[in-house]
Formats: sequence, structure tokens, C-alpha cells
Amino acid sequence: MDVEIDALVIGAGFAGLYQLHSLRDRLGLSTRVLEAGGDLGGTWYWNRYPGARCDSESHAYRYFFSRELNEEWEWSERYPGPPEILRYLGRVAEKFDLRRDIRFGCRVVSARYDETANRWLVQTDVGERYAATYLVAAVGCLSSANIPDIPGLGEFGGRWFHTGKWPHEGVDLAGQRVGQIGTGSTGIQAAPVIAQTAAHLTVFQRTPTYSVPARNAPLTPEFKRWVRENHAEIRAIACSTPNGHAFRIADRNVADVTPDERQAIYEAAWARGGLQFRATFRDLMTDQAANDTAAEFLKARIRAIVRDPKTAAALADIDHPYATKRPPIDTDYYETFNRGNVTLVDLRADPIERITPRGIRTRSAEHALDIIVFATGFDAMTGPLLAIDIRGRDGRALREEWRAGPQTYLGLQAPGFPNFFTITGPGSPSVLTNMPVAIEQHVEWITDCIGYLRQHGIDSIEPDPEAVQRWGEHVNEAANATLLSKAKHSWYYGANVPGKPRVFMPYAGGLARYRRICEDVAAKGYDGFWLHRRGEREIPRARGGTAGEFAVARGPGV
Ligand code: NA7
Repeated sequence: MDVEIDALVIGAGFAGLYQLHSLRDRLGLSTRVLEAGGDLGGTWYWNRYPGARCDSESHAYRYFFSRELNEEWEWSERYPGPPEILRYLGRVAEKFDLRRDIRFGCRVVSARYDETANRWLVQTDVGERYAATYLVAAVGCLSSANIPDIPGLGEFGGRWFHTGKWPHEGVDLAGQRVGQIGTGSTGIQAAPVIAQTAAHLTVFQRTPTYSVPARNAPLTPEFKRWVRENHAEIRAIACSTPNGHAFRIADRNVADVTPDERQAIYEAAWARGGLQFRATFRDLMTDQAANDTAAEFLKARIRAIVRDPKTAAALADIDHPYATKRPPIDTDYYETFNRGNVTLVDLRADPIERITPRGIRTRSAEHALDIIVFATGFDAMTGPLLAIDIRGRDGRALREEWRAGPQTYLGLQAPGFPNFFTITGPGSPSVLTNMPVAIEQHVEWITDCIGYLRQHGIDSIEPDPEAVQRWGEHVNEAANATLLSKAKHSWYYGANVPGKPRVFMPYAGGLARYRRICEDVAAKGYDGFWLHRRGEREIPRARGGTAGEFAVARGPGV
């Protein structure tokens, strides 16, 4: 027997929890959340590796929709770690009584649109079936672990773990020889903490990247008070900046200041720490010469910190402009390579050949290991969606439709998949932002949209394929207007997963601009979408966004 409901939400992270609250408590829809994990938290439920921490500053890493919630919740540190974030989400669930409509430990395996009934038929791995009018994927952008296909893993005599599926009971690293593959945001957070307990840590680096100190610290009582009294202002900044963080991008170009002034600005940003480094100049993401100055500053820092010149050279030999791959922030990452128990293996000079029963063999040596840590990232953005067999109109499979790359309108809907919405889907600002702010915008847009459909007796919504094509062109145009297009081997392009199409997936035009576009589309009666009443022909609508509306203004989108 199918469980009949109005709306089904997949995932109980930041996105799914707020979507449940919005659909159920604002629109009065019967809503259910299905979650594969044993509890809520999404990304934070799974990512419990040593050193895991949020890179967004806590005062803006939250929901803003409830003043009451903001007033009663206080973060303890500048960057929260998984336990505190899970406590926060637990508090949210309790406050809005969400748990009663969440089913944990239940993975959605397929979703099929039944055109006659205008229902999504959803199946789970525990044999349950649901029938819902609206289907919302709140599956996260970084939830499909990428474990590289290195020969010999099956023969390894020790234990291995992916950071994104870290055992909740923890892994005792004391006395262990640990090999860590991967030096992205995760690896850069993990290595210093692993090195503190492991007997030896060998870091296998394929591509070095720039990292800025996070400068994490407990929040002072004064700062906490300031946060409590200024939620509206913090939200206003987060909603008006391209990345959804609560800091503004400086209104100056690199060329506007002298080299000495520039050096002082970078030094101050380095001392302050965090992603704000990227906000020191307006043109860092759009002008190569400007970006070069930041890149040089950061490379000089690496060489100054790391004592062994060969290790320093390998860490600083960075081949892409600053912040064109996701910029990590760290706590003592470079300092870690000054420890006696840490070795860097530069895979570009000495590639991995295979995993052996004893460890990892590179071209020049075998590294004996007890534990291998894969900090190798995710099949980002499309991976979690395509892990589900999603079939729309006429049985069209999303996996087939997206074979050459994701096709969406605004990152919110795919053509041929009526009433199916993706929160922070490909084609939306998503991973280029402070996620909760982007999530909140999407959840509210989707909720308003569904409210509009019901108010107007409209049965389904799906994008006009022409609007989808134009949006795809605009997403490319937005990326090409920045230096992001210079790091073609980033996961933003899907380049970390063999066989994945090389398409720039997130929208680089900035969250504030994107928000205006979405609001405009809604204000025009869902311009670019087909709204359909059963028994009627498709309601003709004006086509979605003109080139003018989407045009990328000059200035940092990202
Ligand atoms: P990332 O940023 O995708 O980093 C993965 C790292 O793993 C990166 O250094 C990769 O090198 C490396 N990698 C991947 N496959 C291999 C193989 N086969 N051999 C050697 N090295 C490999 O993932 P993270 O988890 O660090 O971060 C993901 C996001 O989570 C982050 O941006 C935040 O938003 C939170 P490569 O660069 O591909 O050469």
C-alpha cells in the first residue's frame, strides 16, 4: 500500500528540515521526509572525520527565518564543528516538531512520475512506497562519496575510510601509520588532527591548493551579544553579497592600491583568517593579474612556514588561480609538515601505482600503512540526484537526460519532471555560497511556488525546455566571466569523477543576483515554466528570462 501524501522531501539536512516545516506548517500540506541516515544532519551526519569543521562563520551559518530561534540559539565558536551543528539542527527539529514526519534509515531508490494520477511514486530500500504530488530533493550537493578506483584496494591488509562516511564511533589512530589521499578542504582540515595522534601520517597530494588560516576561536560574550542584537543586519548582508556570507567584498580593485598597501591588506586578511581573504579586492575572481597578487602572497606564506624546501615547493607549486577551486581554510595545515611524523608525497612527481596488502605503492616506493583515509571528495551536485532512479514524463530517466550534463531551469527544476524540485541543484549558486542562505532562498521559493499552484488550481509545473537552454547558456556565461573557468580540473566541472561530463555546475553569477532573477520569474507568474491543469492544454506562458535579464553584470559574481 502506498502512503498517500501531498509532498515528499528526500533528505533531512538543513534543506529538508526547513522544507518540511515550510510545506507542512505554512502551506498545511501533508509532508514526509525520507532520510537514509540514522538521524538528521545530512552532510554533518556523515562527515565526522578528524578536524571536520564548517568553513562558514557560525553567526551566518544558520537559518534566518525564525527570529525566536535566532534569539535562543548561541554558537560557541567562530566555526562550528559537527557535534554543535547537529545540536543546532536537533534544536530546530524539536522547536518545530519535525521528527514526527521524518523517516530515518530509509533510502529512496526510485521515483517515478505517474502522469495520469499526477503523482510521484517513490520507493525506498526498506520496501516502503509513497505517492506524493510534489517531490523535493534535499539530497545535498556533497553527499555521494568519491572513492577513486585505485587498483589493489581489495587486497589492503589494513583498514580504510572515506572522510564523508566516517564511523560515528570514531577511529583510534593512536600508534597507527596513516596514509591520507586528498588535499582539498577536507584533507586540509583532517591532516593536522590526524598527525596529532597517528604514529605517522603520509599525505598523498595530487594537486596542491591555496589555504588560509581559519583562526578558529571561542566567541567572546561581546560578539555573542552583537550577534543576538543584529540578526536582521547579518541576514541583510548575507542576502546582498554574492556568496551569502556575512561579510562584504571590498569595493576596490587590486590596481587601486600601491604594492605596499596591497601587502598590508593581505597580511591583515591572513591574520584575520577565513574565507574573507577572498573579499579583500573586488577583482580577485575576474582579473588574472589581480588574482596573481593574492596567489603569490599565499605561496610565499607556504614557503615561509614549511621548513623543508622540497616539501614547501611541492605544497606551493599550485597550478590554478587562487579560489578557482574551492578555497580551503585550515588550522595549522602547513605547520603540520614541520612535524617529525608527517611526510608529503607529491603524486605528480611520484604517482600512485597501486594499493598493496601493506600500504600504497607509488612509482618510487612502497609506503607501509595501517589505515588509508580517502579525503577524495564527492561526486558533487549531480551524484546524489542520479543515485536515485528518477523518471519523469513518458518514463524519461534523469540519468539519461543529464548524460551530457545537468539540464535545469534555475537549478530548481528539470524539463519533463513535473512538480519535482531540487534544492541547491546544479545551475544554482549552491556550493559557491554559504549553504544555509542559499537553501533558505530555495526552500522559500519552492514553498511560494507550490502555494501559488494550489491557489490557482494548477496541477503541475515544469520548465520550458527553451528556458532551460537559455539558463544553461547563462550559467556558462557567468562562469566564463570569472576565473573559475581556468580551473577545468575542479569538481565544479565534475572533473574529479572519471567519465563525468565536464560542465560547470554551480551558478557563478552570485546569490544576490540569482535571488533577484528567481523573484522576477515568480512575479511574472513563473515565467519560463509551463503551468498545467489536468484536462487542459498546457497554459501558454511567456518564455523564461530574456538574455537581458540574465546578463552578467561586471563585478564579482562569485
Ligand atoms: P575535494 O575538494 O574534491 O578534494 C579531494 C581531494 O582528493 C583533492 O585533493 C583531489 O585531488 C584528491 N583526489 C581525488 N582523487 C584522487 C586520486 N585518485 N588520487 C589522488 N588524489 C585524489 O573534496 P573535499 O572533501 O576536500 O571537499 C569537498 C567540499 O566539502 C569542499 O569543497 C567543501 O565545500 C566541503 P585533485 O585536486 O582532484 O587532483
